[in-house]
This record gives sequence, C-alpha cells and structure tokens, in this order.
Amino acid sequence: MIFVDYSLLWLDWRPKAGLPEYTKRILGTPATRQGKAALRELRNGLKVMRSEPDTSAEADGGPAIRLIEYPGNDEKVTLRRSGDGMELSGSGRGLLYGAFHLLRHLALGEEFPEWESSPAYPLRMLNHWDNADGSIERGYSGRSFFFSGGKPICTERTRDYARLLASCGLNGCCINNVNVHGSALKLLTGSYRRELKRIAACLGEYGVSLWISVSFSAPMELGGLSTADPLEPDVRKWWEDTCSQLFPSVPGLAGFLVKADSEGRPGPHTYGRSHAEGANMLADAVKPFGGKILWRCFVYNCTQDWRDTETDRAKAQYGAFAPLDGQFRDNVYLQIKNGPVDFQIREPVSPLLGRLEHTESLLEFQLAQEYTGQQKHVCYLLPMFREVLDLHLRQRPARDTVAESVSAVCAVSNTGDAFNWTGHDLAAANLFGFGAVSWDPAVDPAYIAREWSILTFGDEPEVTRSVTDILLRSRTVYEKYTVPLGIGWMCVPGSHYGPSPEGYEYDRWGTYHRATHLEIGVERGPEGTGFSEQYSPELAAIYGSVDTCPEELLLFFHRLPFSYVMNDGRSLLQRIYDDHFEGVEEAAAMAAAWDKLESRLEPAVFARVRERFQEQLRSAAEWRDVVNSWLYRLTLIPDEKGRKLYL
Ligand code: GCW
Repeated sequence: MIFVDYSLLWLDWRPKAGLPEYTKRILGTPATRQGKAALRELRNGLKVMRSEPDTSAEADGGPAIRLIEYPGNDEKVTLRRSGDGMELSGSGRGLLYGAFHLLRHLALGEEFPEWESSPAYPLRMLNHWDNADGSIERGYSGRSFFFSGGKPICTERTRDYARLLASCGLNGCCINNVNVHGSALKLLTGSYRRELKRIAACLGEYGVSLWISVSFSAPMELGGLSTADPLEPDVRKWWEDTCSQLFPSVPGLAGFLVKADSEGRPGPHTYGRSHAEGANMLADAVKPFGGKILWRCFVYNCTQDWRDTETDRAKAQYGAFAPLDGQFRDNVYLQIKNGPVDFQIREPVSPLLGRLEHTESLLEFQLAQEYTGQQKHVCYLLPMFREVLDLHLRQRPARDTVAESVSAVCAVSNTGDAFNWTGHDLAAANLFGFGAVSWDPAVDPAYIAREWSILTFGDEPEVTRSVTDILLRSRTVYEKYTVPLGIGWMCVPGSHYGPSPEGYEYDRWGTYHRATHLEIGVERGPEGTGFSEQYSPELAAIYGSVDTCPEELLLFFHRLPFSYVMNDGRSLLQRIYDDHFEGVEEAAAMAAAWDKLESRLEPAVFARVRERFQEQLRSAAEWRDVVNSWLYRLTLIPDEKGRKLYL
C-alpha cells in the first residue's frame, strides 16, 4: 500500500448500501490510456462502494456496466440504461468523464438519469502560479506539488491531481507561474525535458493537457540574443527551433501561456510592436505542433501617478485589445480576467468579454482567494462565476451571454501540497465547482454545493444542509464585512489580506477611491472617466447612470456623497456601516453552524475548518472596525444604531 499524505477530496469513495445490481460487473476492454483509466476508476470506486474485493468481468452473469469505446478524441459521453444494466459509450476521454459521472451519482444515491453530454468548452483549464523553487504566488495551500528545488517533479500526487481534475471535467493545466522566474525559464530548454514528459504523460492519461508559461524575452534570457523583437528573424528562428525540439519530445504539451507587457513582464511593446505581433510570432512557432498561445490581457499602467485623475485602470484592457480584434492568428486565445480590474469580491464583467468578434477568447477566474479571504475565510465562488457567465452583454441578438461568447475558460488554481489540497477544506468546493461550471455553465451553485458536500463529507442530511447553507451564504457575507458596493481594494498592500482603506490610495497601482469627508469613489460614467461607455449602448446606459446602476456595483461606477439615498431609504454611509456589522454577525452564525457538526464529522476535518473560522471571525471584526471607524473619522457621522465605532 502506498502511503500518501494528502486526502483524495471528493474521490474518497465510501461504502454505499443498496447499489444497483449492475455495479457488480463491468464489461468492455477499452484500448486507449484514457479508456483504461476509466475502467480502472470504475473498478476501484465500485470495490470501495460495494465493500467487495473486486467487480466481475464475466461476460454472462447478469446486469453489468458495459463500456463501449469509440475511436477519436472528442469528449462526448453517453450513459444509458440497457436492460438491467448501464451502457457507457464515448472516446477514451468520454469514458473517463462518464465513469466519474456514474460514480458520483451512485455515491449520491440518486435515481440515475440517462446522460448524454459534451462540455460547453473544448478547453477548461487551471493556471498554476507555481514557481520553480516550490513557492506559489498567491498560494494559500502550502507549497507547489509541481516544482521542488528549482525543478519540475512528478509524483503519485501528480496523478491523483489529474484524476481530480478529470473527475470534475477539467482538461488542461498550466503548471508554472505566468511571472516566469528563475529556472522555470528553462522549461523551454532540454534541461527538464524528462520531468516535463512524465508530467505530461501523467496528466494525459486523464485527458488533461499540459501547458507552460513562457517569458517573452526567453530568446535573450536563454538564447543569448540581444533582442526579443517579434519581427526580428533571429528571434522568430529561436522560437521555431525551440518549439521544434520541445513539442515532439513532450507529447501532450498543448501550448504556451504568456503574460507580456504586464506588471513589468517583458513583451512586444519594448520593441514598438503590438500584442498581435508578439502573440502571432509565438503562434507561428507552435502551429506546426498543433500548439496554441494563450495571451493574457491583464495589461495596465502599474506605475500610475495617484495624482493623475484622468487615467482609469478599469479602461486599460479594452483600450489595449479591442482595437486589435481580427489581427490575431486563429491559434491565439486572448485570456481575459472576469472583471476589468483584478479579481475583487465584486466587479462588473470585463467589457472586453464578448467584444472580440474575430478573436478567440478565454475567460479567467481566480480560485486562489487572493482578494476573497485567502482560504482562511470561506468564500464559495460559484455564485459569482454564474453571475459573470449569465450576464447578457446586450450586443447580439443570439449567443449574447458571456458564457456563450467565450471560447474557453480557465481559473487560477487554489491548490498546493497541503493535506487537504486547498488550505481551507471548504475551498475545495471552488475547485470542484469550477470544473462543473466549465463543463456546463448553467449548473446550479446550490446543486453543486450539495453534491460536493455529500461526496466530501458523506450523506448525513444535517451535514449536507449546513455545509451547503454555509457555502451559499459565504460570498455575500465576505463582501459585507470587507469592501462595499464594488469599490474594491482597501486591503493591505502586497499581501492583500486584511483591511487598509487607504493602503492603495497614494500608490502606483491605479486603484483609488479618493474618499473625502463628503464623497467616495471614482466616477466612471460618461461624465467621469467614461469607462461605462466601453459596454454595449444598453449596458452603458444602465451602468452609466446612478439611477439604473445595480446597487451592488454602485461604487464601482460612481462617485457618491455619503448622504446618497439607497433604494431602501438608508444613506450610503449607513448602508456601509450596517453591512459591516451584519457581515460579522453572519460570519459568526456560519461558524456556529459549523460547530454544531462536531459529532458528525471526522475530528481532524472538523478541527481544521473550525480553526479557519476562528481566523475568519477575527479578521472579519478587524475589517468591520477598521472600515467603519475610518469612515466615522472621515465623516464624523455616527452609526444611527449607536454601535461602537472607534475615534
Ligand atoms: O492580482 C495580481 C496578483 C499578482 C498576479 C497578477 C496576474 C501572477 O497580485 O500576483 O501575478 O495579478 O494576474 O498576473
């Protein structure tokens, strides 16, 4: 038996009574690696669920699960009843998704509907911000399991990670940080080829493609050239030569992720070239190997003078990329963060989403809870993901939602080498949920929370009810006690954990609220920076006016007096005070609900989450008192309900 020092999360099957007869026998001998993996998963899962030594593979002997493997590499899967048995058909990858789907439903003990499904997007991937030295940028779950001591590593854990990804429907993984430092640069060279090949094989067995982040100036850093100018023949040749050695020797490598001209990273602008010229040069180099380039749009001026009130960071990405639509090769995907600024607890949808008519786009979420509690606070993100995906952009008669307008989805991973993978046990629901929503963007966050809870903690109704309830409330609670109404930031610079209302005010990052004793916020309507005008005319009109702007985004779009009257008659200031007091109380109620589960959960799990809640409550109270007292000191207007504020 192999000893592993990590949990298997939702793949830790449990004995289950009353399974259908057909779960005793599995027929079919898939030929592909993925098909074989599907068979193995079914056998192993059912052995545990049935508490029996093995399933049978005898052809005649009653109902069975029959695997039928089709040639090809598509991801379509069909599960249907056939007599007393179950028939699972698809390519090897299809079988894999079907096997996990079947196991999940058996574990849930639900009446099993027939299932014929294909994922909404051909690419559903995770971005790791893992550094070669084993640290993780914005990592809150321990160290990297892809890198150690400057080198990529492939262990049993890599394989189990691939299983976890496939089991929730994901099929791509970029293993290193978009800020490419140190020896991670050398992933392009022969130095780590063997390790990369092993990782690619391990992921590939579960249908997960391997991606690496590359530095735009690699021809200088690695090749000794004096330039990385994308139009320079030597530079192009360097990339072509590099790719022609790399791709054939790492089967399963799908392409490169690039952060260029962003937060100090090198890029084509240094040479007076456009993003399109930069991305296309790389696209040409990977093209012969079927490779793709994922080019990030997280581009803005990060050396803004805070005195400059003209520049609006929110406008930067649309400004940089919308004019380039149509200039990119067809194997370039523009990777766009869900909001125009940076993964805040509340932002409008990025106006660049859905605006690219002739360019593939990839929507980027962040599971790593950089601004949403760093996996010390519970914050279930699926409701937020659904809000983004469901938004009607109001610019096309059909296929008008964000979900319909993007070609692929990705998320910054929240995993590391912690025993529970995600630091906070409840944060694994975000990983699972992201998989679910990237397969089917219309999944119900409540259904997924419940499903994840049962698979993770067992099917005791009280546990399921409480965990689901905590998850579903968590995002609103976090939002209430931290940053009000879409204004963002107010966190401690650098670490981004804990309150610091003016932490970013006089800094270079373009994230200001410019509060005085009378007003707060940056006006982004037509009279202000004009950011709202980047949306379709209908949305622009909605966001551009205080009267129609959704209340939760009011301070993202508008500068308002503290006396501004909200829909329910409260003043803006009172609403912010109230939210902070309520948020802390609601966090305490979530913690109390968790405490009630003590006798029903494994002691270690219970204790780990309880400890996280203690920190959440401490931090929530800190947020409340700092933000509310800061506002009180600015305005000298007390809380109407006389609650404690600090002078
Ligand atoms: O929000 C910022 C993070 C950086 C990150 C950057 C990005 C990887 O603070 O740590 O760098 O986003 O998305 O590139």
